[in-house]
Amino acid sequence: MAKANRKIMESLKQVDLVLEVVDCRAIKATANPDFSKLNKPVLKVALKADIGDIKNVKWQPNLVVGSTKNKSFRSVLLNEIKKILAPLEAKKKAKGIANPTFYLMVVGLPNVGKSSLINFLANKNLAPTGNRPAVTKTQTIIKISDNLYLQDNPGVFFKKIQDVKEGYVLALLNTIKKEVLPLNEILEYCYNYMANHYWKQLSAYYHLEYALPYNAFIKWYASKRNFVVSNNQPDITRAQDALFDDFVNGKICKINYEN
Ligand SMILES: Nc1nc2c(ncn2[C@@H]2O[C@H](COP(=O)(O)OP(=O)(O)OP(=O)(O)O)[C@@H](O)[C@H]2O)c(=O)[nH]1
Ligand SMILES: [Mg+2]
Repeated sequence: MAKANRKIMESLKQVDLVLEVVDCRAIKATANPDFSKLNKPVLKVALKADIGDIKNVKWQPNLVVGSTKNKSFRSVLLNEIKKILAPLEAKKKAKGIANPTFYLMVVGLPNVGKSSLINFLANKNLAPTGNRPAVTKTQTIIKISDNLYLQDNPGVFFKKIQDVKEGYVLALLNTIKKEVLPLNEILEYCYNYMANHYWKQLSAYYHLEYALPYNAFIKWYASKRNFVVSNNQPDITRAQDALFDDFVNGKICKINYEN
């Protein structure tokens, strides 16, 4: 993990701008503070705004929030990139380089949308994507305009999980494998978080009249969905998998895990 991260830091020395992809549903948990220590401009691109509750996202410099599902976000992003590169472009032109070229590198945690962003910027399906961690395995350089080149980064960075809560959130974003933590703990965390912050949406989705404790809820959910084992007992394992699917795929509502 440390070796992979060092390799990324090394590659970043060659680029003019770092595009750090984060998830708008948990910008803090998916960001890497070490990138800001680089002597390079870093543009944080918070993706998945189509499934994120972004009304409470705190504005910060060099942060753009959007979605690769929204075509108009491309020009917003390219404008932001141009704005950040403008001083460097002026410097290069002053040195006599008439048409300077710039190299960008996309970095981020597994599954945050790095390859989707590259395809989005390139307007082509060049880099493979998938809703599971570590899809990209090889490194390529992609031209996105006359003077802009992007590197698709397979050296996905990893981070030390600060606390167990952050681990639950990263699992709910599909950034770490859910098997790393006990599934019932991830689900209990998410259920309680939603009951506290998104009760209206949670209760409407499951037709709940009042908040059940998680242990009662999962049994009720199993029977509601007809997940039963022998003796008509609730099939908790199946219910947990289905509930995880509801949570991870944003079926209930747009969410922000850092409210
Ligand atoms: N809803 C939504 N899904 C997105 C967005 N951007 C990417 N995704 C999805 O997120 C999943 C991961 O996308 P990838 O582009 O493969 O992510 P990655 O960071 O390259 O992943 P690795 O290569 O595995 O590290 C895919 O299912 C994408 O379709 C977005 O803006 N909104
Ligand atoms: Mg990828």
